Order: sequence, then structure tokens, then C-alpha cells
Amino acid sequence: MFERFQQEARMRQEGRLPPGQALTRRFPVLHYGPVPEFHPETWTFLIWGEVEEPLRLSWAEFLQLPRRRVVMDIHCVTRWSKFDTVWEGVALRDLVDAGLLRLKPTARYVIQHAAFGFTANLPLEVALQENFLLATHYNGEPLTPEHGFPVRGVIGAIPGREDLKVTYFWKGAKWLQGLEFTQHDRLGFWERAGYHNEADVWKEQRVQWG
Ligand SMILES: Nc1nc2c(c(=O)[nH]1)N[C@H]1C(S)=C(S)[C@@H](COP(=O)(O)O)O[C@H]1N2
Ligand SMILES: [Mo]
Repeated sequence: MFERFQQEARMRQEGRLPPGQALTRRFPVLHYGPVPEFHPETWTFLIWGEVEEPLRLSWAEFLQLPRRRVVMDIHCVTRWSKFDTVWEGVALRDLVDAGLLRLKPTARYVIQHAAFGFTANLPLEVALQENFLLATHYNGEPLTPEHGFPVRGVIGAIPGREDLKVTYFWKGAKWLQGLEFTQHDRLGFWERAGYHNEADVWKEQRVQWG
């Protein structure tokens, strides 16, 4: 307990603890609905909308995409923050840079589509940042089923990168099945329930009124 407070004080001092947050060393599980099963033979990942060419990837193909490892602080709207979490997976900007994903100039938003119709929305420029990952691994291990196996969106803060927009953790969809690029914004599941559409952790944009 005492150690947790010491760590939290250090994070606050380093400017890494957003307002209204507390440090946790656990990894809470939060979502609406059940945990889906994963069938590698039938699993597909779809990319569609404002793209030059829609993509349909099998699990084997998804694993061939360029990958990176990102260390981030994650901040949940329920007020826990977890520091120095290690994620591995696919960065959208790498797909664009490699020419694997060709966006139309009209693409301005990204809707993550997950199992059971769950969605989460982000502006394109945020989804193209290095702190948004289609993650398959957490702390060196494949994601656990309850944390989104086999793929989830993740967004967090990269220490020292104050230039990156950081949203609360709900903007990363677990059990991700596809990405839709759109011209206009469309509220996701939690955003429709009253969570803030921008969700900037430093501005403490938790809920939206009216
Ligand atoms: N598919 C799906 N993804 C989801 C959610 C959900 O209900 N369904 N909830 C979000 C919310 S509110 C949070 S806080 C994080 C929690 O991720 P965790 O369970 O790995 O901590 O997942 C997000 N992704
Ligand atoms: Mo949440």
C-alpha cells in the first residue's frame, strides 16, 4: 500500500498522473457484455470506408503486418491509471507508410468495430499517432481473453511525448474485428451512453452534458 502511494507521488511529480486519476498496479477488466470466442480459421479483420481499396485479412495475414512495441501509461475513466504498460501490435501509421493502407483524402474519422456490435470512434489524426495500436500482446504475452484477445485497440500516453493527444482507455475496442474510415464522425458505444466524445485525459473530458 505504502509503495503504491510512493509510486503515485512520483508519477504526479513527473507530470504523468492526469487530474482525478489514481495509480493501480492491477489490470482491471471493464466491458459491456460477454467475452467472445476466437476461431483462428474463420477470424477476419476488415478495413473499409474511405479507403482506395478495402482489406480483408485472415489471422495469418494480420500477423504478417508490420509491428511495433510501445510503452504507454493508460488512463481509465473509472479513475485508475497504469504506468509503463508494454504493448505490441500494428500501428495504423505504419500501414499507411508501407502503402498497405491507402486512405482517401476524405477519410477523417476511424470507427473501431468489435464483437457484438461494439464501436469506438477516434479522429483520424489521433488514430494515426504512435500511441494508438492494434495490439495483440500485453507485457510480452498474447492478450488474455478478457483484455481483448486476439486484437484490441489501445491508446495511452507515451512518456515525454506531450505532443500526442491522449484519450481515456475506453477509446480502444477489445475483440477488434475491423476499422471503418469515415468522412463524418459517428459516436461509439460509450460515447452514445454519455461519455465525452473527445475524452482528453489532461482536460479531464469524462462525460458530455446535454
Ligand atoms: N469490445 C469492447 N471493448 C471495450 C469495451 C467494451 O465494452 N467492449 N469497454 C471499453 C472500456 S469502457 C474500457 S475502460 C476498456 C477496458 O479495458 P480492459 O478491460 O482491458 O481494462 O475497454 C474498452 N473497450
Ligand atoms: Mo471504461
